[in-house]
Parts: sequence; C-alpha cells; structure tokens
Amino acid sequence: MGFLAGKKVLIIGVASKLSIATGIADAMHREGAEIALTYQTEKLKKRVVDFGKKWNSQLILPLDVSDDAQIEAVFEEISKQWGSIDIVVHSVGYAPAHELEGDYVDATTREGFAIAHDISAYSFVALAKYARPLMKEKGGSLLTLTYLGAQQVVPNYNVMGLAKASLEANVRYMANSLGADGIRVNAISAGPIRTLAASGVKNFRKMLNETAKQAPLKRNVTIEEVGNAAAFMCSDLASGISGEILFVDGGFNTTAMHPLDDA
Ligand code: NAD
Ligand code: 0WE
Repeated sequence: MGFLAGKKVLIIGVASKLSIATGIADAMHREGAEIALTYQTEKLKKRVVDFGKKWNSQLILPLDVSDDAQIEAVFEEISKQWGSIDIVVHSVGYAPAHELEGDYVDATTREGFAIAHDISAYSFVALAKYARPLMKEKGGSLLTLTYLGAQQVVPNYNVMGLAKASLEANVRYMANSLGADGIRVNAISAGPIRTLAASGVKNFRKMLNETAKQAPLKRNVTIEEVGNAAAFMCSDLASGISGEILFVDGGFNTTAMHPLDDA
C-alpha cells in the first residue's frame, strides 16, 4: 500500500504532460491517493479529462482561481462527492508576459503587479478559506509551488519574484492560522523546469544550462522529483513539517560563486 492510500487530493495546475502538477499527480496516484483535478479554461478541459483517465479521476471541475464563485463551486462539489478532503495542491502562477522581460523598474506596472499577486499569491489563501471546513475534523495538508526568485534576484523574473515572496509569507501565515485545525501548509521551491509557463521565457534554455552547471548535483531537476517531494510533504510522513519552503533544486540555492571556467 502506498503512503497516500485513502487520501483525497485536489490538484490545481495540470495544463500539459510537462506541468509540475502532472508530476505531482503521477506520484500521488502511485502512492494510492484519489485525485480530483481542475482545468483553467474550456480549451484545457479535454486535455485534463484525458489525464484524469490515467489517474482514475472521478472529479474534474472548472476553476479559474481569480473567481471566488468558481472556488466556492469547486469545494461545494467536493463536499458533496467526498464529504471531506485531505490535500490541496496549488500549482498556479501567472503574470502578464510583458512583466517578465527587461529592467524590473521599467517593466513593472500597477496592473501587472496586481494580477501577478492575485493569481499567484492571494489565490492560495482563497482556497484555504474553503478547504478548512472540509479538513477540520481529520486535519490536512496544503502545498504550493514557489521559485528562488522570491528570495534572490533572478533576471526577468521581475514582479513574479515579489508575488512568490508574498506566496512564501502566505505559507507561514496560513500555517500559523490553520495549525490548530491540524492543517499543515508548505511550499516546494523547484529549480527551473521546461513547462508551458517557462516556454515563453527569454533565454530559458541558457538558464537551465547555467543552473545545471552551478548546482551541486550538476543537473536540472524533473517533475518526477518535484512530484515525489510533494507526495512526501503532503503525506503523514511529514506530519511534523509546516510553514516550510523545501528546495527541490539540486542544491542550486546553496551556492554563490559561479563555476570557474575550468569547472
Ligand atoms: P504550467 O504552465 O504547466 O502550469 C501553470 C498552471 O497555472 C497551468 O495549469 C495554468 O492553467 C494555471 N493557471 C494560470 N492562471 C490560472 C488561473 N487564473 N486559474 C487557474 N489556473 C491558472 O507551468 P508549471 O511550471 O508547472 O507551473 C506550476 C507552478 O510551479 C507555478 O506556480 C510556477 O510558478 C511554479 N514553478 C515553476 C518552475 C519552472 O521552472 N517551471 C519552477 C519553480 C516553480
Ligand atoms: O514561475 C515560473 C513561471 C512564471 C510565469 C511564466 C509566464 C510565461 C507566460 C508566470 N507568468 C507567465 N505569463 C506568461 O504570459 N517559473 C519559476 C519559471 C520561470 O519563469 C521565468 C523564469 C523562470 C525560472 C521568467 C523569467 C526568468 C526566469
């Protein structure tokens, strides 16, 4: 029996086979979890329904996290179908594309700032409002995905860095707020991975190469590795961990000096 046997999980953020959420769903399904999925747009619906087959998902619902009514509807349906929930995975981030290129001060706009923070940071606590009543009796676990750009300057990550910093603080405040109900809240800070969200990013391939050279493991990480860490973090194996940012980045964040030419 897997270490997530009997756990009911909602996973938000599957958009393609490359999505980090797809790696998380694979790992959680392998460990015995029952999985509900959401899709952001009607265009993505068919794809997510197809993925759902592989994970035997019975619950596949529409959800744009900028819409409170849709969040409420998702948890209403989960309450009807499941009565309770054990795990919610938030694998969602967005800023308008023009915010993620060029000089930070020049590129950042009031509107782009608001959108990035709404979709990437606020939405996590918005979900928690509705998840809490469904987790209260047995406890539960909430997980989000963040990036090193929250803590250190990464060129072009720009306003997403601020949104992820807010998301990481959100993890700590939510952990403190929900801890008395037995609900743990954590984040995984993943190294760069080629996904849809990364595909439009200028020089992403260069970033992958440089990261691999400098990381202690001398390579990039995969969605399978993030998925395994996520499954652990949301399982009872991690029952003592809350408010934590866990790096799954091959150790990159611990290094400072760029590799010298002969390295
Ligand atoms: P992805 O494009 O596969 O996933 C992003 C998801 O966000 C998509 O499923 C998209 O539908 C969803 N989304 C965006 N706006 C939404 C909205 N308004 N409502 C509902 N869903 C919305 O890319 P990914 O790389 O798997 O990203 C998942 C998470 O991982 C993000 O939070 C991202 O910041 C984070 N992350 C990514 C990397 C990387 O290098 N790929 C590294 C660290 C952290
Ligand atoms: O969090 C992310 C992706 C964030 C992201 C990407 C896009 C591209 C398409 C948010 N919003 C959008 N909006 C779009 O229109 N990552 C951690 C991956 C990523 O994105 C970067 C990175 C890395 C790493 C952007 C610039 C620099 C580095």
